[in-house]
Amino acid sequence: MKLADSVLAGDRLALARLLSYVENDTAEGRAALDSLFPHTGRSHLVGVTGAPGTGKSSLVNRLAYVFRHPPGGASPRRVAVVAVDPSSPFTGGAILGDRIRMRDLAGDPGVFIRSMAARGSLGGLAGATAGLVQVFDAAGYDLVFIETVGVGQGEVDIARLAHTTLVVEAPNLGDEIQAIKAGILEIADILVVNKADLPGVENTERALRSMLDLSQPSPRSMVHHKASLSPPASLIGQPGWVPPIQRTISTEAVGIEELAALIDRHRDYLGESGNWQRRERLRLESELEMLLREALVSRWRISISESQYQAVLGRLVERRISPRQAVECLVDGRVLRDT
Ligand SMILES: Nc1nc2c(ncn2[C@@H]2O[C@H](COP(=O)(O)OP(=O)(O)OP(=O)(O)O)[C@@H](O)[C@H]2O)c(=O)[nH]1
Ligand SMILES: [Mg+2]
Repeated sequence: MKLADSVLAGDRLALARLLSYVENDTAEGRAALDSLFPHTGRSHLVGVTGAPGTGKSSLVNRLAYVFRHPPGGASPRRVAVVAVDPSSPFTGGAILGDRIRMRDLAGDPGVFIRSMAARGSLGGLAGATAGLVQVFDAAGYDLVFIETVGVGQGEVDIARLAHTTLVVEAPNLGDEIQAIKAGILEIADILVVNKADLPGVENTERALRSMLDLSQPSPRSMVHHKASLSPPASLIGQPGWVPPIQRTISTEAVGIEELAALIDRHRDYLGESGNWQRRERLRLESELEMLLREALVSRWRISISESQYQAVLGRLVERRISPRQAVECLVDGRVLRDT
């Protein structure tokens, strides 16, 4: 049986193998992604982002548990987790978070957790993440959590992948400044104040709330991200949705059921408002752009010799040509004239 078919048939080993192929961008992985793509589009993709050590891993673990063991006798849902760059050098928290994960969810066939080391290039990482998410989607996982550490562009990139983005804050991290800097509120569909057992939680929540008030509505956000061709999905207007703030204590499973309910509520909102379709379109458009950019750059790179490249760079450094002229030389294959 082909690898893609085995994955569709629910073969866990095949799934694990394919995830590695996709992460390493092998030919077999690419082929499988192509044949799996028509089977995607059903998962609810939930981004979880925030500063290092805010409790993202513990939170995702608890959420997975709630979706596996829903209150009120609802039927359990299958949950996948893609944790990008889980080993934060700042906190070392990932190790503990991952250990908690193992204990609570070990042996549950309805849960699949995949950690991925960050790559050199941002585009490569986002591309690989998108691939892993597609595999889980095709394999029939109802929810796919995408956990990223990051303060800035990385978060915006994840917002482009997800239907629903959770931004996780914790008390006393200098979050106010961080939030403004990263434009983080602009990508948040749901704000989580984790570590609500710690002092300072009121301040954090108050700061978030006042910034939220300021940023509603925010046509500014479009200007912010002008650099890319399409805005993150969550930056399109969401009339009728004000990002809620949920307090949690992920070490004690406090506020988790409420948070899970908010995630469902946002999905329902997207469906009822027609925004699900708009986000799908934007999601796929930004993935297309990302792959296009990668393909064009690598194609261009083999069309030009290293010595040509270095020659142009040399002129640039000597200030005999401007950066823009350098690009013209390199892209249009314009011959260097002595000036
Ligand atoms: N007091 C308190 N500690 C928490 C809470 N949630 C998580 N922690 C602790 O915070 C540390 C980091 O937790 P993680 O879940 O690994 O955080 P993370 O955001 O995934 O960390 P990175 O992936 O390294 O960015 C661990 O020591 C957790 O036990 C909480 O609600 N209260
Ligand atoms: Mg983590």
